[in-house]
Amino acid sequence: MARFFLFLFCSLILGSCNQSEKPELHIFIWSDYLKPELIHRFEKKHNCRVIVDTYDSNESMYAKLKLGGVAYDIIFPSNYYLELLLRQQMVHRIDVNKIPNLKNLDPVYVKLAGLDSFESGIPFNISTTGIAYRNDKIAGFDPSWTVFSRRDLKGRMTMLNDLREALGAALLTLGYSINTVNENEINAAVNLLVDWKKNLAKFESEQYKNGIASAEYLISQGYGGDTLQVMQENSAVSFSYPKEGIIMSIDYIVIPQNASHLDLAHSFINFLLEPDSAAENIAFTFYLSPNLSAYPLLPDELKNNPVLFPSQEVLQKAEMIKDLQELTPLYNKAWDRVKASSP
Ligand code: N2P
Repeated sequence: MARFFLFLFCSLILGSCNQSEKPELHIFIWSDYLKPELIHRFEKKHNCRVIVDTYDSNESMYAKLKLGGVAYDIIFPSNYYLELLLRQQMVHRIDVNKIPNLKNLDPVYVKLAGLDSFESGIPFNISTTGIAYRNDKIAGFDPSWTVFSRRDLKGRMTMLNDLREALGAALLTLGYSINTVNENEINAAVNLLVDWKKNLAKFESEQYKNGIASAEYLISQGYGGDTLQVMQENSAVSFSYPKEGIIMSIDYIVIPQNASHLDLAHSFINFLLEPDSAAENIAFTFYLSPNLSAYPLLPDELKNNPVLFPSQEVLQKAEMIKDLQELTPLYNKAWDRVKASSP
């Protein structure tokens, strides 16, 4: 009997310390987009576990969300995917009263994706796309998307495995909008991309960072933040914004419709928007959160970084990826043709 009570006592004690009894916040986010220490700090503060899954494109995020295997509490879709999710009633309204740190955000971003408030999504990061290159191997690099037509670099270049990014670069090169719905223009971009593809090692959105660091790749279409991360470790890597124009998007913080930890999700969002957390995350990921209160806290060398804060000249030629609604299949079909073309 005594042994039984001892067993019961031990199980109760151990049970109360059991990790799995802590509430679990499930986050689904772009890879290399959150500083791990921030997550640990939040876990301690709220006595919870944060489980982070990552993705490399809106398309793969959306496909997994549709499968419904995991009930994510927070996701980070780009502006044009947020609009799709809203149309499909897949978004939970954010209670803005629970996020006092919204006051830290640059008001310009409230309207940028055509949203009237922060209730559907809160701007998290501004994403800019350009060209990462090896400055030790490519002498006098002239920043232009046309570099992908260089046969002499065959097998040493990559482009993002992302239809709007890859087709966007081809459209910009031809002088068209990255949001065109003109079929002739889209077809011309497909033909150009099919030609570029012959010179590419692959379409890839994560491993190119290692590839460019090791000089396996010499040129990669890449995100500014991801490339700045590589540049911290490797001075032979540089990043340029091409002269034909650059591709931009804004990734939003969104609570999906079937989220199950709403209070914790709101607390996490508020935590991310604290000036300290936002500054730390910018300095770690090199992606710009539109958090005005965080900017003065950034290390000096970042305050004027031309990749993080593109010049007016670059911004004038920047285009934001837009949701094309019922015309989106034009791009899906175009991408299928690029993917199916022989290398
Ligand atoms: C980070 C991906 C950048 C965000 N690996 C693209 N919107």
